[in-house]
Amino acid sequence: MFTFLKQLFDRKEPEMERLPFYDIVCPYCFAKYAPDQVVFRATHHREDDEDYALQEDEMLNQYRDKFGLEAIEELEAVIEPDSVPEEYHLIVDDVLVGLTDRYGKVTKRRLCPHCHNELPITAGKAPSNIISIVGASQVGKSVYMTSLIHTLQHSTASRFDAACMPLNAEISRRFREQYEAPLFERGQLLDSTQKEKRQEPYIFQFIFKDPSKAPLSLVFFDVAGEGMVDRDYLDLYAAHIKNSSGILFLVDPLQIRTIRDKIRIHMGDEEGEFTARYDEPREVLITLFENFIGYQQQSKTDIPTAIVLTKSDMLHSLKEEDSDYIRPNSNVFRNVVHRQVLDLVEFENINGEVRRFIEKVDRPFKDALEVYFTNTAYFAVSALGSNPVEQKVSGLVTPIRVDEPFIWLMHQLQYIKGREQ
Ligand SMILES: Nc1nc2c(ncn2[C@@H]2O[C@H](COP(=O)(O)OP(=O)(O)O)[C@@H](O)[C@H]2O)c(=O)[nH]1
Ligand SMILES: [Mg+2]
Ligand SMILES: [Zn+2]
Repeated sequence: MFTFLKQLFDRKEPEMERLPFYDIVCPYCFAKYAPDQVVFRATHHREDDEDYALQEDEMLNQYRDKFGLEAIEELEAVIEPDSVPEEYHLIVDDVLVGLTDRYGKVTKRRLCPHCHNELPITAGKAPSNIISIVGASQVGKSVYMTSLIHTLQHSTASRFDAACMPLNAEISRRFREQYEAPLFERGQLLDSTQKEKRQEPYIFQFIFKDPSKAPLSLVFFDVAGEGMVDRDYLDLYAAHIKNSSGILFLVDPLQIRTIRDKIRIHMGDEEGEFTARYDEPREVLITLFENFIGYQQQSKTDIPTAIVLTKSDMLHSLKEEDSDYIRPNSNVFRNVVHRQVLDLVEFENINGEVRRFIEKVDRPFKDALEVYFTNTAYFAVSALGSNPVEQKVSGLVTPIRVDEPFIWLMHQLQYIKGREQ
């Protein structure tokens, strides 16, 4: 009887239902607004009409300046929908998608009213689900983002009957040249100049082949580490976190003092880089919370948050039979492949093991997490598969469990189902 009821229940597990329209979260500046708030870029210009002359777009240039991108001198005019009679508004499925201007020219180039970047065609028609990656400097954010996107594109997407695509050619080129090719073709980690450079958000879309399923927008904002001082940039980052639908909170095991001390004993002189100063995970969490999440009305956030232990390959030197910490047969060392659904058995195994591990090695951090987040799950990943030596990976990059936190978030956001086997 119980199994029967459970099957019935399982089958009814909700899947993403499509609404006529959705609030837009701009993937560039992360402002949130209704779809009728957009503005448009004219598709032509005229010398005899000041309104339609080529002109500087100050708002767009201000945005570009935040990322050290050069200003664009002249662009076609921005048209406010209010300046065009309603009968010339083009509305498809309740969403304003175009205007016919006073010269009879149609524009479908929708811009964000807050930064004037061109919006993705799905904006307003599908949920703008932004997933953000946060964590202290050096925790492994850039490397994880690279390994995750590469894995999503090359294997995860096809296992979920989807494709993972960059929003446009420019993002595609930038990701390939600056992140993917160096790491996956040359085994080379980012050089430090690149680490400090501010990067415009990387926008990808996870598109299901079944057209009745809404696409998922993925925005990775690779935060420049030490450069995070200027107010504008911090505000942008705050909006990014606040308006995201899922959070990947990265924790470096070497940030945790107990672990650091143990690994140091095991590795002796080979400790290499990690005598450097580290922020404790709890401090990172408190900073994050005070600055961003604290602005929300309630004191807790229910944004689903994956607590992701990075560099799990480093834990090999800790493993011992009967250890209270990590055993040789630990789930963290074994790659797991999820197909079509979130495998709930594998998920509970890793979630339980890492949760207990964190509780053991850093109780204050675990307690702090529980104070701030109501919906968490624990994961362990290795973006590289091995510890790099002098900024180079020896042999192939072999990611371990990198897509699992993302798959859990898809499940939380009701894009996919879970299955107990
Ligand atoms: N052993 C190991 N080291 C890693 C891994 N991912 C990143 N690292 C190391 O962590 C350093 C910082 O990574 P990075 O992604 O630049 O950190 P960010 O400052 O958070 O963006 C890298 O230079 C690597 O040395 C991993 O999967 N395994
Ligand atoms: Mg980085
Ligand atoms: Zn914007």
